Amino acid sequence: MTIDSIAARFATEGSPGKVEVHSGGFINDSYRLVNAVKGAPDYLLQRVNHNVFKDVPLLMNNMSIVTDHVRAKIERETPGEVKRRCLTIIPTTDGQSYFKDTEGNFWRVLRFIEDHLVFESTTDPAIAYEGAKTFGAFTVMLNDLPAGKVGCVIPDFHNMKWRLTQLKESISKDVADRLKEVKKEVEYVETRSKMMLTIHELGEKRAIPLRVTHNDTKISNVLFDLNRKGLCVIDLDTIQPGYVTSDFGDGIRTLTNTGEEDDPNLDRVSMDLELFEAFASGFLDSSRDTLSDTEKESLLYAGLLFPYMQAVRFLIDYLDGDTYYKVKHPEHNLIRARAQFKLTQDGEAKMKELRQIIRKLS
Ligand code: GN1
Ligand code: MG
Repeated sequence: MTIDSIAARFATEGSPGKVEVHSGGFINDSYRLVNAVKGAPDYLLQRVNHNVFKDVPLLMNNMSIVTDHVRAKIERETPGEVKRRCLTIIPTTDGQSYFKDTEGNFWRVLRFIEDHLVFESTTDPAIAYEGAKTFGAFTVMLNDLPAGKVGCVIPDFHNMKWRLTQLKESISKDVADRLKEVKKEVEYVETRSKMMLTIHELGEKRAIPLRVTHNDTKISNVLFDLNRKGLCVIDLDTIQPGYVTSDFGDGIRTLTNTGEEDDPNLDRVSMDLELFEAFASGFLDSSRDTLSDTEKESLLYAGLLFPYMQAVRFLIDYLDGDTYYKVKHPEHNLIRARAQFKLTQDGEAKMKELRQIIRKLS
């Protein structure tokens, strides 16, 4: 089917005829539908990758529940801004949240949010603060939406215990014959596993609550307005039940790294304390009164857990022969794993400072 004929299945306003490829995001394909009618909005047409997301109807149902919930809150607080502060799903002409084409692809349409800025990465503490504040506010808006209302899109996604079990399996199979190259990394994983299961155990004991969490809190998943103020959280595909530590931890992992996620030069990889403080400060400024004391204490461990978990995930994929992440060369997953271990170790070395920051801000 052509993009035009797919777009025609949705209940859009005006005449959104012109199609432009929209960059951003490696998982889904996105197109901007430019409206020919003045005053009518543009739209974002997306093909949802059903190889990564096995249950797109469940994902879209989560997205509808969450956007309805958030919209109701924004409508009460800042009525004029609903369309900019919350994603709007445009239904199909027969009232569905997605359209499945004849080839089995899943499509959705969102209202395009005009006049926004996106930061792929940043070293500016003011942007880190604003982005984190927007994620924290999202957590707060979802505080009264019971976790059981949304479905699990990727089972055990951020379950450290499960990731360690997976690693054991990959080690014992060693299908790609690479175990001999990663002895040091495997040893490191073992020496830290007890500490890294802290959050999992708090969850098991229900000492921290299951919430509806975003699970992909990189800075590029916040839209900013032209004054560089946080506007809207986007990319709701991985919304599912989780702990607040996921949204804090992955934000810290992606934002504070002075190197690249796959930096081959480990000297460049470290946890930037100023960015850590900016992110923690923004996140807590919006969520301080909502999070429990135990949740706030757990944020410290989240900052170490997420680089570690990501390292373990890359290591697993390396041992498995690169079946999950796209790689540019055979050593890519190993290099990524090493960079994430380095970030973890640097975080460990700065534990005292990180603890002080979290305490001060809690
Ligand atoms: C994947 O594709 P992207 O960058 O949004 C992964 C995340 C990892 C990240 C590491 C569904 O996310 O969990 O943290 O790569 N998403 C999924 O770069 O596995
Ligand atoms: Mg994503």
